[in-house]
Amino acid sequence: MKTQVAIIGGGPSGLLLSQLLHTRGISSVVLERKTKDYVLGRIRAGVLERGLVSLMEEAGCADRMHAEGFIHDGTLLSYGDELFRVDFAEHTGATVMVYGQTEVTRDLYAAREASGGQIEFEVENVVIHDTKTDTPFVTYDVAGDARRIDCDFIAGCDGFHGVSRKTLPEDVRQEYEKVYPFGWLGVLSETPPVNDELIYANSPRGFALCSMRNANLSRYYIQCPTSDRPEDWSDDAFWAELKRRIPADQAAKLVTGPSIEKSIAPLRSFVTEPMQWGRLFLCGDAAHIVPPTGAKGLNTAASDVHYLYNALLEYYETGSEAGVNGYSAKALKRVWKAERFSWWFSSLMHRYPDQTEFDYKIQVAELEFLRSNRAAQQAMAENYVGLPY
Ligand code: RFL
Ligand code: PHB
Repeated sequence: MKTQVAIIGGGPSGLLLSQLLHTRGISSVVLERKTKDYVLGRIRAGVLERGLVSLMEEAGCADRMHAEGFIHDGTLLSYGDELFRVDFAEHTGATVMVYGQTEVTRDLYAAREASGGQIEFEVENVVIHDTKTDTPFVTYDVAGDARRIDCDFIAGCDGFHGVSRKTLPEDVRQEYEKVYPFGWLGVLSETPPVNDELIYANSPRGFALCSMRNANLSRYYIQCPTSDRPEDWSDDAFWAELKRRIPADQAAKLVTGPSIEKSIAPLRSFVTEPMQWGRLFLCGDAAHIVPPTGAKGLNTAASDVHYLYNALLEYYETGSEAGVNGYSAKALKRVWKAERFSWWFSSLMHRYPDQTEFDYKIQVAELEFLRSNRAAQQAMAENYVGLPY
């Protein structure tokens, strides 16, 4: 088989890139290790930056998002029973869209299928070849059948556990990592959200987040030890702990119900450099991970896709390789800013096992500063709605 861009990974990065390329007449084939149902069963991010909203529009996949998503022009932060708001619209003139990653992915699959996009599911043994030449190719198996795709470029959109990053030789690849000593226990429930905006809570018992998917679907998280397993937490224990971590007036109006999904995600900051090796380009979680505080994971994947899409367009429309050659340097500049923000927000909001009273007082002082200082609120708002591409 032959295509212009072989895309490894049918998560949001791979699908968005494939659909954007399609709108400009550039062919691609997506290779996905799992089934479509499996990919759509993963409950992940919920907040879309304006940049990702624009990319969905450009990809022709924004109708349902605009009809069903919720525009948020601020967020709430709490510490103890104190609660304050950071107004995104006032400080930046921009807003974010609350619309789940599952729905983004569903819309992208629908668009690829409607336009006859080629997606191979349940592929195994993907191997990337000859990326330092002009004729790279990918080999893989489907149901025991060995296949090969010849292409101009390869996009490694296969997430943190994929093969693309590991294709970069070890002596070239530099990895930077910070592992946090806690995870997030997340619950999805068919209950109305406790509040119409998100609440990020720093409590003496640990972090909590009140988020949502729609008017009758709530997403809540609490910080937990990394050794915990979802089955250690009954629904009742989860709700009781969440109520202890959010301001009393919010806890009083929290509607609880059976969980329809419960999972624990570890928190990690990770960046690999460079994000390209010849004609192989890494996008999204294949190249970097952020802790979810601030919702930058999916959004940073989207900014990579933006840079790569534009570089490929330049190549196919003008023949210039300047954009593709500069992809890694350009993408990494924004990646590190998202890493910084996610690390800062995580450090501000969580309890660390070795945290002293001094450290807690510093967190509270920083939250009080943020509460009262316009410049600090503006800096947070600019990062939250998404730095410009
Ligand atoms: P994905 O979504 O991991 O998709 C990669 C796809 O590649 C496939 N794959 C392969 N395909 C072919 N061959 C191989 N060898 C392959 N290896 C893997 C996988 O099956 C998968 O379908 O990466 P992508 O597209 O870069 O998208 C990134 C986002 O998914 C990610 O940044 C966010 O979901 C991160 N994240 C969160 N971000 C937020 O902003 N807010 C959140 O609340 C949030 N929660 C989460 C998260 C990530 C999690 N992970 C990765 C464990 C919760 C979890 C549990
Ligand atoms: C979510 O709704 O899943 C969500 C929202 C904001 C975050 C992280 C996760 O910072």
